[in-house]
Amino acid sequence: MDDNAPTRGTPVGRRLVLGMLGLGAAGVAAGPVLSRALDSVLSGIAEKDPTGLTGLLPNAGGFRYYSVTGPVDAKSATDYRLTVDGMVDHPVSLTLADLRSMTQTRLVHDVQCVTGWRVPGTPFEGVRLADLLDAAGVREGATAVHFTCFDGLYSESLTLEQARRDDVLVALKMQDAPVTHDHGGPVRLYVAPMYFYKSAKWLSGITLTSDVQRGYWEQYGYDIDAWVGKSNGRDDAPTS
Ligand SMILES: Nc1nc2c(c(=O)[nH]1)N[C@H]1C(S)=C(S)[C@@H](COP(=O)(O)O)O[C@H]1N2
Ligand SMILES: [Mo]
Repeated sequence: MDDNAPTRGTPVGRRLVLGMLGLGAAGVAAGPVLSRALDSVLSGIAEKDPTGLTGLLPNAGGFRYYSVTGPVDAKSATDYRLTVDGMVDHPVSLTLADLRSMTQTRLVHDVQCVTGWRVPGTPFEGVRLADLLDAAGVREGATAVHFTCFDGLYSESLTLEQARRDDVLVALKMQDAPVTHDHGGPVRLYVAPMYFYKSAKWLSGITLTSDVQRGYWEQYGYDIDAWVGKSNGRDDAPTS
């Protein structure tokens, strides 16, 4: 299939699909090879849609909806908080208004999922992660950043050097509109040069740590340094 062609979405979280396949968590725990095999199965399911569910679920412009948990409770502009803590001089809890008041950067790159689908030229806009780190004052000895999500389960990590790249955003907009709930709004991480699993949705916490802590999928074997085309055994064209 043409990677750039809009696809009918695979809305189903891996957990649900694993359940449908009768594999459960044991299937996931079996590791990266099996995970990758399951990913191909997932793509097949999305295309054939034996469940009849895919048509009911979001599929904006080639994106596929992912959540490792069930439905995630939405956060409104007033409920939302983003904490920056850990090895920083000034731990903060930021509102959406705080984030909106900071300098916004707009980037346009392809999005590439490690399961193979790619969406061309997608605008993301928000605050450079580097600016948030500077505002919090990263302490001596911090070498990595850990990200947590208000779905209560997903997590991600970057080295401090990666986190300071100017193509890494705390995104408030995607496709030139506020990030929708299904895409991880009101705020998601956007790591332009890496596979899309690094771009944690429903971002709620940024913690400076002394070592890199594996993210959710990385515990099941996905690469931590997830450069598009240079990791996960894939040779996709770079995105940034
Ligand atoms: N909180 C959270 N963030 C997440 C995920 C997830 O399941 N939960 N899935 C990741 C993966 S594998 C991909 S491909 C993208 C999907 O983003 P989308 O749902 O906006 O297409 O989100 C990433 N961030
Ligand atoms: Mo993904």
